[in-house]
Amino acid sequence: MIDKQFEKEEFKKSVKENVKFLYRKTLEEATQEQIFQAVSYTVKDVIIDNWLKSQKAYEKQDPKIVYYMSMEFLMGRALGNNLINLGAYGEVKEALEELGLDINCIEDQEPDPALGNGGLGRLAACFLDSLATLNYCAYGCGIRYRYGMFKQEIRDGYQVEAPDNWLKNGYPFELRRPEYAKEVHFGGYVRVEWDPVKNENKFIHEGYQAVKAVPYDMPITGYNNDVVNTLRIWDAEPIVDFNLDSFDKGDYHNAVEQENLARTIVEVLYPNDNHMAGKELRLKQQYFFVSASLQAAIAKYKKTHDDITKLHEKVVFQMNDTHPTVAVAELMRILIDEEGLGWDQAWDITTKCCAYTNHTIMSEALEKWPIELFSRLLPRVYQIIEEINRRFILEIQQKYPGNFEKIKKMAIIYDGQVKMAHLAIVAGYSVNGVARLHTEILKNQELKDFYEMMPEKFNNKTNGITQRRFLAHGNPLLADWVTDKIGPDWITDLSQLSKLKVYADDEKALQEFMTIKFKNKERLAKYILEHNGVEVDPHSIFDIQVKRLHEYKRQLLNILHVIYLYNQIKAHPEMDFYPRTFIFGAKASAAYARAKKIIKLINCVADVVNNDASINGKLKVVFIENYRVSNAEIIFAAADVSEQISTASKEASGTGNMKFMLNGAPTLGTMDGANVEIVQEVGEENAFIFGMSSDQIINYENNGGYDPDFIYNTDPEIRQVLMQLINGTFSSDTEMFRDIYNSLLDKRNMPRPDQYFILGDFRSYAEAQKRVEEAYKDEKRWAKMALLNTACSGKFTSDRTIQEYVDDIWHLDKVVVKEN
Ligand code: GLS
Repeated sequence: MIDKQFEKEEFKKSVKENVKFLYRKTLEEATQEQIFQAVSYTVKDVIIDNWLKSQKAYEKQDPKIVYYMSMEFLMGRALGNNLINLGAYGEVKEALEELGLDINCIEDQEPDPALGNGGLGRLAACFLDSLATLNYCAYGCGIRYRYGMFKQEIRDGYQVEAPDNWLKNGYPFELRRPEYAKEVHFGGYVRVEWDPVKNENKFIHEGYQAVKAVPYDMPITGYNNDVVNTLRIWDAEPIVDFNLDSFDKGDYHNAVEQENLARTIVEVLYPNDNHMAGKELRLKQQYFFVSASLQAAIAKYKKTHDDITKLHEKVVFQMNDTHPTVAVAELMRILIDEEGLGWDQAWDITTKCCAYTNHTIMSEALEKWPIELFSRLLPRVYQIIEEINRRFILEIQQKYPGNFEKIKKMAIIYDGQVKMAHLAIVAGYSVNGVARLHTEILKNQELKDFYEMMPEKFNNKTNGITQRRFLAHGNPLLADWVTDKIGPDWITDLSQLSKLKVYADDEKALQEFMTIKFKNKERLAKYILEHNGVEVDPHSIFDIQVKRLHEYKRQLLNILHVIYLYNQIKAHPEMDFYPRTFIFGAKASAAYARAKKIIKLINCVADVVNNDASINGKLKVVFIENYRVSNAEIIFAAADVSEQISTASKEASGTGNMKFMLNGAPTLGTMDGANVEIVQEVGEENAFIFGMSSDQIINYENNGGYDPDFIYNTDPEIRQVLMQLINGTFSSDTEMFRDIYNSLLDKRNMPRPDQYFILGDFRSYAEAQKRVEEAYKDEKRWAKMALLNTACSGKFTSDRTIQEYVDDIWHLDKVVVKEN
């Protein structure tokens, strides 16, 4: 059923009117960008009606609300996704065609709201989509960064970062809500005052700088259920219109500083994935959005409930990694200082309201703040953390009398630092990892002591992705084919895909499946030609690794193997070799020098390989510039091979792996993260698994014994590849890649040379790649593998993940918005 608003004539009229009102132009005169705005406003109009309707339903039904607290929401473009979820994509496409417009071009005008780095932020976005689709009341709480993830340009093979001014033309899918503004306080001191009535100390925060947090709401539409939830992201404004009397009092400095604080606090997203920069501004960002979000949540609760001690019955705060963990102490502060509760009562509520998700074991990602910085910036919150820590240490001592090792390892404050993960575990009632293997590693390695002390808190929630964006929107050809075969129910029940298994030996179906893949490869080839100026052959194997650039993800292993293949082809021109296109896409954190060098290496190898006529185009290497959600959709749809080659134990889950699988690309990967579960679903015969296990890796890490030098000395082909890094093969500057070479071999590297076991896994990887080639040559076998990957991907929907969170952690109520 299509809403009246999406009735074609009605829709066209509205678009024309919006162009007129917004720009005083006719459709013919308007730019594509202006038309995008006009179309978006028309769509937003429909959404707002459902938004109001959802609000009404929530007020009436009073469901428990989950607040998903996250520094990152990597939303990607909203227009197309909203149309999919409103069930109006087809109608709108036709209506636009009748106006002489191409929906793809209109969609392309939208900036990618890139308020996140990678998997962690994109997961948050998928979760919001699933929560709305499954009829749960949820708020995403985050920051409205003025500049999102930087735009990556490749110049002379190097990554160059350009600011992402996504708000430049105004963003149509947001709504400023000044009436819900909150004040957030930084710095100052705490004055203690005796309260003779209550017979206890009162803590008064004074001399602080204040910032006004102003929320902007973005609608999150559920699929075909009229539900519209809210992503609430906070902007910072100077407090001037609250109390600009500083000038009168001559406190000029303070007024200017407050103004500065407001300007800088939400200015930019830190572009680090899996890495903590430790900057003061980052802690300010964290407290800023956490405090504002909690204040708003409690104010909302109090509007319709008068007993704050029952907060946990209606509210749960899910902390997306340690980034928002200061929420624990801020909630305590609000309950004690503002609501007047005693410590025990406040603690009881807090520990029933807060839950924590761990997203990584990478030690450099674990957040630790120097006491000096923390207590200076958030004096009252720090006091509360000290008290939480004091009480927790007593508990440790009770449980393990005389065992000071335990205190050393588990204390929240230790060695001059505040350890945010420890705070989250102690105060959260649930601690979850994001894939089965990851959760096991948390329990048995990284968080072993905590698991032993409080095993009941630990649980696993394997990540998932939304099929609405990554199949329905991103791969319309395959989506239509699937619907044709098994009906449309997969859109909200991805387990239905298993019905496709009956086509695994059906030649016609396999042919159709591969024809769609080919068309998607043509679409990507066109994109690559337009954006990279490189011609690639859609008949070749599209072997793709797209994700953040990090040494543990081992893009280096991939490109070293490309060099190895290149050497092989050069040495044996007669060799039977199926043409391959190796496609990379990755942003490196702006300060991560080695990661940026790896990008340069990939581009230098591409230069040599792509321009070597002697290899007859058998190998191509492409680095896609500015990998982001919008081009990701095109890339997943076109992949033959999904590269998931992290060092086992390092990738907590991965979610790109799931997007490739859904789109029918077999995994070439290690037994890491969710790859383990992917293989379990699809069968080992439909994946290409290689490399050391996480146990082997952890064993080497704990006990030593790994010797890349030995491999270098005994394997001449590997040695040749490594020598080519420093002998001018890929750069006339022989020092260009010295650091990469040294990272693999130099004994001075801490904690060891080749930290991520690239040489150790090289042969096994090359052999797996050989198996890929053999499998691909057998067209029927490959088609079957590809189709089975799609058919077996049902588990990896974020709908399943969210339902597990609801059943085991959040206990939310379903809400009905759409009347039948
Ligand atoms: C991450 C992990 O590195 C990914 O493996 C995981 O899939 C993702 C979502 O759980 O979280 N952690 C992180 O800091 N960035 C990520 O992408």
